[in-house]
Amino acid sequence: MPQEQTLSLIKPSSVSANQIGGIINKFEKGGLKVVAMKMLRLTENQARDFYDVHRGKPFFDELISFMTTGPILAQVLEGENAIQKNRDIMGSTNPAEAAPGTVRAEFAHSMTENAVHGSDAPETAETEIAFFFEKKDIYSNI
Ligand code: IDP
Ligand code: MG
Repeated sequence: MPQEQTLSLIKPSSVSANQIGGIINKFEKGGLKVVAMKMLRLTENQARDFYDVHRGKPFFDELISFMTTGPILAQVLEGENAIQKNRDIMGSTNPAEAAPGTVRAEFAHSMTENAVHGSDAPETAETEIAFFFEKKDIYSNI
């Protein structure tokens, strides 16, 4: 299994609900290491760029509006098979379908306010990490 990095976002609803610690605990217990971290509030333009792949979908405007309501926590997570491992720890996009014990099963508020974002492939992980972090600010062990 390859050593990888992936981008994780803790979404505004979970930052405001004091769920940062509970969520990071699941990543760390699951074998992922936090190697970069930053709290910020996305502008509307930044949110639209980040979620460009979903432009035109019925949920796009609601997603952009939600993602700019308050600060998010961006992190680079690192470890063996980190991209898929993070997706497994996150659980399904729809929290009603998320397996027990996953972040979304425990912390999501709704389909839109589903606690976390995680990159879905090596190419998106690279682009999404670069969206938030400079190489010099990532404390990689790879
Ligand atoms: P993912 O976050 O599990 O990768 P994507 O399909 O990439 O899911 O969708 C991005 C985000 O858009 C989701 O995390 C969720 O917040 C929102 N979203 C996706 N599908 C829907 C929907 O059908 N209704 C409302 N929001 C949605
Ligand atoms: Mg996605």
